Amino acid sequence: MGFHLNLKFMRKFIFFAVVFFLTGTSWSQNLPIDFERSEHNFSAFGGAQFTRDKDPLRINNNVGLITNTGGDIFEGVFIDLKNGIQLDSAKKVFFSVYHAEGDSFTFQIKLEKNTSGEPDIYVQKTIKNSNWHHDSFDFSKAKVVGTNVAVNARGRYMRLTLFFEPDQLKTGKYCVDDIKGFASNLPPMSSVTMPIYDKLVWSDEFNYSGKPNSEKWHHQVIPPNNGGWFNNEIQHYTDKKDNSFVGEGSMKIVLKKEKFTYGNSTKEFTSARLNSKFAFTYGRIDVRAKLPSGSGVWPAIWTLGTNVGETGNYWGRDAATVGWPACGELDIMESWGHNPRYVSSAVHTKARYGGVETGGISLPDPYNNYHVYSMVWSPEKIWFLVDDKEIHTYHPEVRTAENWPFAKDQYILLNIAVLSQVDAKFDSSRMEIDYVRVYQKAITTAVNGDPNETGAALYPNPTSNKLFVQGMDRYIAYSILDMNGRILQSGSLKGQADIDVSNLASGVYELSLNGDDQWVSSGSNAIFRFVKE
Ligand SMILES: [Ca+2]
Ligand SMILES: [Ca+2]
Repeated sequence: MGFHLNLKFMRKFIFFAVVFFLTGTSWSQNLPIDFERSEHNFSAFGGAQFTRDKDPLRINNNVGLITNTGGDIFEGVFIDLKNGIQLDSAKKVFFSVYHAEGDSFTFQIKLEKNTSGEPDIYVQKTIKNSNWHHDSFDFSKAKVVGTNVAVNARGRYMRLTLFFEPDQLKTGKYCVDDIKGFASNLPPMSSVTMPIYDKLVWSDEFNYSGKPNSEKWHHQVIPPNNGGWFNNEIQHYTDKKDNSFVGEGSMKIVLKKEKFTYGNSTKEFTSARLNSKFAFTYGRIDVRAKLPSGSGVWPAIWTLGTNVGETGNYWGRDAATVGWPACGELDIMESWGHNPRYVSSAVHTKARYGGVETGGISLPDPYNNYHVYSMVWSPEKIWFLVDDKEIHTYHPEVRTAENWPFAKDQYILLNIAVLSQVDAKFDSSRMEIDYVRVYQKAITTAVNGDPNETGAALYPNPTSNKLFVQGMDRYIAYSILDMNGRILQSGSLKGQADIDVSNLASGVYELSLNGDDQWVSSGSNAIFRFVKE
C-alpha cells in the first residue's frame, strides 16, 4: 500500500519492475557475450528490438543489433547472466559498440543484482566514433539508478542491461559485441526452497454475522495525516457496519460514495481499514477474496511492521516508532481500478528509499471470482502467490536492516482506498473475503522421547521473539537451555502458552518441558530443539 510515495521514483521503479515481470524469462548466460552463440540473446523492452546480426564492418563476426524505435525514454535490452559479473577486485566491464548511422550517442550499461533490496547501478558516456569503439566502464565510479549518488560497486551482479540514448526519445540502430567482465566464480544463485508452513496458528473464516470479530480485528478510523490518509486517498475509514460486515461466510469491505466528517475533515467517500490484532514473524498467509472494481478504486491485502508506530493503528500504543518504510511493508495483493484485472504484490523497505519491488498477474475476472492471494515469508526469502502461482519473490543476497526489516512481527491490513480519478458515477463497490489464514512451521518431534507421547508442538521455528507451545496440558514447567546444557530461563506453563525468547542471542537452543506428576511419571520430560533468529 505504501505511504509518502515519491512518484518520480515510483514510476521508474514500477517501470523496471513491470519489465522484469513481462520479460523475466530470458536465458541465463555466462561472459563473455560475443553473440557467436544463439544463447546470446537479449530481451528487449520499452519498444526496443534485439536481433543477432552480421557485423556491418567485419566478416565472419556476429554482433547484437539493437534498434531503438522511440517507444519509451528507457527502451533497452537485457540479459540474465548465469554466474554474474563480480565487481570486487576487478571493476571494469569491457565492450565494443558501433552506431550504424555514425552519429555520437550515449551508451549506458546498467547492472542489477536481481536479488532485490540493493540499488541498481549504471555507468554511461557519450561516444563519437564512425567505426567500432572499444572501451570499458569502471564500476568503481558507478551511479545509483534514479539518483546522482556515486557508488563503488561491489558484489555480484546478475542482470546486464544496455541503453542507447537513455532518458531520450530517439530512434537509431546500434551494434554491440564482446561484453566482458570478471565472471563470478561463485556458484549460480542459490535457490531457496519454499518452506511448508502447515500449522494453522490464526484465522478468521467469517462464519458468523454482524460486525467483524472485535477479538481479531481493529478498525483503523483516525486519519493519521493531518485529517486525511496517506497516498492522496480521498475516503474516510469508518467502523460503521455498512462499510464492513460479516455474513454468508465472508467479510465484506464496502467503499461507498457518501459524505462523512471526521474531526474537521469532510470526505466524499467511506470505506473500512482493518488491522489484525494478531502479528507474526515468518509463515504463510492465505486470503481468499473477490475484489472491488472501478477507476480510482484501490483494494489492498497487506502487512506492516508492528513497529510502524502509526496514529490510530492497533499497534500504535506500544510500538516503537521506526516509521515507514523502516518498519517494512509487504503487499500481498493490490489492484488499481485504472488497470483492471491486474493484481500485484510489492515489498517496501528503506533500501529503496521507500520505493517498491513489484510483480503481478492479470486475472480474467477477479471481481466475480474468488482467488487465493498468498504470501510465504521465510527467514531469507518471500514468495507472493495467486492461486499458488508465484507472481513475485523478494530475496536479497545479503540481508541488512535496510533491505530486510522482516525478522520482526508484521500485522495484516485489509482495506479499500479510493483516489481522485474515481469515476464521477461511482456509487459503491465491495471486497469479499472468504477467509484469512496464517500458518507457521511447528516442531512436533522431540529430540528425546516419543513425539506422540509428548503431544506438544512448538512454533514458529525459527523464531525471533515468541515461541508458542501447544498441547501443554501434560507439562507444567519449562526450561530453555543452550547447547552446553546451561539453563537460561525457566517458568511454568499449562495448556497453550507462549514463551518470550526475545532476549536470547541468535542460535540453537533446547526447550525442556517437564512433566506434571499427575499426568506423567515423575521426572519425565521432553526436549525440543529450536532456532532463535
Ligand atoms: Ca561477436
Ligand atoms: Ca468463509
